[in-house]
Amino acid sequence: MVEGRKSRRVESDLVRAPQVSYRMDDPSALLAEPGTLAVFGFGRHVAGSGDPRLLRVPLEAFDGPAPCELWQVDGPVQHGHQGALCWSAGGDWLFAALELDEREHGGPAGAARLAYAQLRDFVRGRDERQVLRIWNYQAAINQGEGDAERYKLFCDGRAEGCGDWFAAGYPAATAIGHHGDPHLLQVYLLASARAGTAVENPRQVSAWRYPRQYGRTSPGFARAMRLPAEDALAISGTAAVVGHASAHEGDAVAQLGEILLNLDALLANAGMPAGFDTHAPLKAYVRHPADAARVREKLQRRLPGVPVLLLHGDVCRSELLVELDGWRYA
Ligand code: 3EB
Repeated sequence: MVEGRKSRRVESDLVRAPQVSYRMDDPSALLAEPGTLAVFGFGRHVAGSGDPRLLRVPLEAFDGPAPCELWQVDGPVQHGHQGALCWSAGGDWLFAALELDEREHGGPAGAARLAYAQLRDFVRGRDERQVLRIWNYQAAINQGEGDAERYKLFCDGRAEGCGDWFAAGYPAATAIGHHGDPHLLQVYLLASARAGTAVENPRQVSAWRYPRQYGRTSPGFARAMRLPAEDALAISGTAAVVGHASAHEGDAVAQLGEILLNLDALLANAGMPAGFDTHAPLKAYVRHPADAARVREKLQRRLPGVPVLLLHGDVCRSELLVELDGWRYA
């Protein structure tokens, strides 16, 4: 038995992380490149395509025309549809995406429940069943009061749809409000045949331990995920949350400063090199268009040369005005 364990793949056999980049090319050109696992177009001007690897993300970029986001892996890529779910797989990696109309599934909680149940059932049948990173984009995320706020209903449904899916540990995640089709819930994920290592942030209470004031169902996500070969860190949506509290209410620039402190602490805790470089694509979600220029200016000053896509999106707590997520390669 010990022999059997020893003969398992060693670290050098682990496939390298998907290479994530922003590219100004046409989606069709990117889909034709070898190893393309997924292509993301941002905003309403992106043309549809029958290819399940192309996803139109309902977030507008402030700096038009927006680039596409490209995920590339080593080796051949297969792809397909299963019901409403779109997927692609190659080199130990799996991309899966689902878009649901909330009206057809009993509103925000029902849609989230179904989205997660369908993704869970699909992923469980694959070799690549270790979910490392999930993105959630919901319309009007802060609409509704108290426990009836749409984000909180999403959290309820997500937890129900997951069941015991993440009992062994949560993936990294983002949940942001979009301004596209008001009924659209979009969820997509990256999974692998190999497990990653979840990373928490010493400056922040783990999300699943948030106190009751933030909702009935605590959001289930890790602050970041080290990919199996330890060559990249997938960074969750990071806002100006310190402890469990929102900092710098009403001040997007001060919130961004707090986010950069949170990211420094996260990288240190993950054992990653400090700072970001030209290979570390980030996204900045900004609630108020009037804040976009100041956020852009501060990012250019504090993270010079780092590719940042500035998107119009709402953070899931109404007092939070900006959030960052993305990748850090070792
Ligand atoms: C926070 O720190 C900000 O519900 O999946 C960030 C990342 C946030 C993911 C989620 C929520 C989620 O609590 C909000």
